[in-house]
Amino acid sequence: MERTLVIIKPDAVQRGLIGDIITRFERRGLRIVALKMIQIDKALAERHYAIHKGKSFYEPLIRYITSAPVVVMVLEGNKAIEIVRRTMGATNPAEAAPGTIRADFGVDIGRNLVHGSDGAETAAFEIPLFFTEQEILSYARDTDRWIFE
Ligand code: IDP
Ligand code: MG
Repeated sequence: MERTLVIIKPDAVQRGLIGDIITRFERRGLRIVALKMIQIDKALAERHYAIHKGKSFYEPLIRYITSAPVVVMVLEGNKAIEIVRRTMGATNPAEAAPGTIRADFGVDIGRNLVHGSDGAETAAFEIPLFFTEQEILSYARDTDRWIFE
């Protein structure tokens, strides 16, 4: 089954939206297999966002993601990567479809509430930045057969 990294970003934590955002993913049916609250330091932020180094928004992005605590999770499910991306909505909340997290809670691109890995390779790179193998649990839910075919 596919795994993806989700970060509930500092703005969402500050605004009291942790529960609302987790609920969106839980209701979708995705299984939470790892979850913790941390404050990302500069070194971790730079590794996580290395692909954006040199872009105009890179420095503000590093300041934003390290500015306050975040909640990080690994979600699991069939097509988890795509489902998380579609549940989050477009990067810019102004362009995100209504019903998505970024559209329903956000306004500006630099305060877009949530991160989700954008592909299988990215997920495989990002998950070990935040979690050891031991922190990622393998378990079944009694509801799984009603969610996954
Ligand atoms: P994604 O989070 O939807 O995958 P990316 O293009 O990977 O979007 O950008 C990473 C993060 O950088 C975005 O979620 C957003 O917080 C920030 N970002 C991206 N583009 C801009 C921009 O043009 N201005 C300000 N922040 C940006
Ligand atoms: Mg991205």
